[in-house]
Amino acid sequence: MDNSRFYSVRMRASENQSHEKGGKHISGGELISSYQDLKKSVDFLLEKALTHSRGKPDFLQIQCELIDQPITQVPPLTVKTIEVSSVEEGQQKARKLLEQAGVSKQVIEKAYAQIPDEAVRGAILIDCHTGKRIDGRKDRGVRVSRMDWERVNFEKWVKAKALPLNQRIKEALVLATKVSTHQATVAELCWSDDPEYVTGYVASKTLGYQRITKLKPYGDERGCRIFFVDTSYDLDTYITYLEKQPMFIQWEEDDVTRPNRKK
Ligand code: PML
Ligand code: MG
Repeated sequence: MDNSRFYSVRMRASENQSHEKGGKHISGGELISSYQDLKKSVDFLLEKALTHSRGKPDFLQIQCELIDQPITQVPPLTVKTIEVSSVEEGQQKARKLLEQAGVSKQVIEKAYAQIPDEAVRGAILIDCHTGKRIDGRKDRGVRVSRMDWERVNFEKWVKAKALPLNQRIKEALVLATKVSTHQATVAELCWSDDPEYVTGYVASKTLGYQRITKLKPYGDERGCRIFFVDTSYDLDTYITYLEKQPMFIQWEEDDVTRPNRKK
């Protein structure tokens, strides 16, 4: 047995047949596992698929694949939570943040108009200059994969930041950090397709991960994940990065927060 080898473990689940055959997306999940932890990792994703509030899957796939590339490490984006009292206020804040990240009003509105009614499994990619959708993946979108955050380091970070120990925040922050690390990403806009979860976020290198407590009405199953992309970078290379580049989020205690640090 070789414990230095890591595996990408991916799950997707749907109802009324597979995604390819038009089934309804129920749940997806990504993680990176050692060989030793593979059984635990598969069990974890199986549990996630079987207990989702979007429904009970009748198609479920879990795939394990050896990672044969070096795994890069990046620090998590900084996190801020904006409390809002209505979806309208939340959506207004989201638009403001996207503008701050460098997306024009016109492109933001064009992107909103293209949010599909039917669930897209992955992210839709929008050209930040023209507002056109550029991924060409229809209802599949682009699925960001091969990223994780080792449990002990994540829990240390949670404690230091006085945040709730929350798997959903962990998964979303891991994804947002990987996405924003690439130069071509101008910003990300996301809210969940889980009808019971209404908090979403806008993220970018400069803004960090800005959670907004209401971005859709409770009970709504329509989620959204949009990446605003600077198309002066090569699109195929960008998509390969999102799908294939393995990455661990790794937090190191910040010097400035440490008392008595040496000048
Ligand atoms: C999802 O559940 O698919 C996305 C959740 C986004 C927000 C997570 C959070 O920071 O609360
Ligand atoms: Mg989901």
